[in-house]
Amino acid sequence: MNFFFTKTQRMNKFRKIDLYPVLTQEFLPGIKLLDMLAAVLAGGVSIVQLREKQLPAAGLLDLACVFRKLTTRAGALLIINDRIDIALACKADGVHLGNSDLPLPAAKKIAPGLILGKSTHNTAEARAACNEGADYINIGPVFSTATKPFAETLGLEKVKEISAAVNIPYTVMGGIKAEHLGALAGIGAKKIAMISGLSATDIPEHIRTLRSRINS
Ligand code: 3NM
Repeated sequence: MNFFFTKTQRMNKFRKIDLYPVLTQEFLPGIKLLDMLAAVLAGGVSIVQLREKQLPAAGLLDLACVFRKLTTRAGALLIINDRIDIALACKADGVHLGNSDLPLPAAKKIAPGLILGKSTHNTAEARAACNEGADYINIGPVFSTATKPFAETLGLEKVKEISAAVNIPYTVMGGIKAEHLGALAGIGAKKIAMISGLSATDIPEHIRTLRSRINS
């Protein structure tokens, strides 16, 4: 059974997140996706995104249902990348949409109870996402990253400018490592999405360190 049923309950939980692990098998060298999920949950995260862009729907749904079971057990929100159908079918808490996914107004109609996140890369996109009813936006890529090699990076000043243009919660992403967390907190960015920066020998301990840096 899910802990969070209504949009309000889900957003109340979302407003308190700190580290936002985004899990993709492709970018997890030497560890299986479900082991990584268990490890980040053991580190106490309150949200996880499942981001598997290549899996066919049936396989993705099976995986999403396992993610749902484990995140529910840990009291964490589950967001599905791109796929609103999978998010609804596995009873996730939300979906994170990119520019080539279902537009926000249609997503809102289909799934009024889900948290709707949107990727944005400049002020115009951020404002548009707000106006179209996004519940949160991601701003990025902040720094250069091998995970998204050809994207133009924003840097801290741009992130500050974009975040100031919106009145909804925002996450930041792209090339973020432990050593950036102080500077990001300095511009008010305290919801930190990460893929490669999650890797470590002792992942639960690493996650606890990242979270305490975000919250200090
Ligand atoms: N999307 P890492 S940045 C997948 O800004 C992705 O929309 C981004 O991975 C965006 O934490 C990004 O390894 C890469 O840099 C994030």
